[in-house]
Amino acid sequence: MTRTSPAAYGIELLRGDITTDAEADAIVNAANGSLLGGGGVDGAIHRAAGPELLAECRTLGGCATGDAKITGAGRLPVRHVIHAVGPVWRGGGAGEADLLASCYRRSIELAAEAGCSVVAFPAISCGIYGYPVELAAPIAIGTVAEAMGEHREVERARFWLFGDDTYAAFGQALGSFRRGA
Ligand code: AR6
Repeated sequence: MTRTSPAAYGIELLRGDITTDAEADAIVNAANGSLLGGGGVDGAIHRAAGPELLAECRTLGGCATGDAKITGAGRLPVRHVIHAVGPVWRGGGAGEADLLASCYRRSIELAAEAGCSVVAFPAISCGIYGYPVELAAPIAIGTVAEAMGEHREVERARFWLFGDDTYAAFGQALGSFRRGA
């Protein structure tokens, strides 16, 4: 079957807690460059996964902004955690859009290499890192759809979203993407 805008149909938007509801092969973590944990979704993922995850992260030597690294998942009910380092929002003139796209692309690449067909994402950079969600959402959706088109092993991307504004922004971005806008 030829699919023209295929990957967008493998994207789902959900509300809730990625650490308990993900139902995925891999969870993407909105990490920082140290990969040693922090607040937000990173803190929640490390709390739920337990010390085994932190121990594995300590062996990785950190991660550059725009890149991602993959580990096991400790006690989380998934196979892998993909630690993606999004950019801190500095007003938009510091390469933030490219860096945000890059960490979503790298996450799909790593998921594909690890044979993951369902990947759960948070809204990377949209919390503590301050990226305006209405600007981040179209980048997240467009990049993930494109990367899934190149890596067909990944069949579904599930965005787990906190809060009405975040959910609405992603809904609008997904609608625009499907309409080809
Ligand atoms: N499930 C789904 N989404 C969540 C959850 C959860 N359990 N918890 C928070 N969010 P953030 P960032 C949402 O701040 O902006 C950490 O300290 C949240 O509402 O987790 O990339 C890291 O170590 C927001 O929409 O990540 C870094 O230092 C989104 O997830 C820094 O924060 C991302 O918010 C990374 O900041």
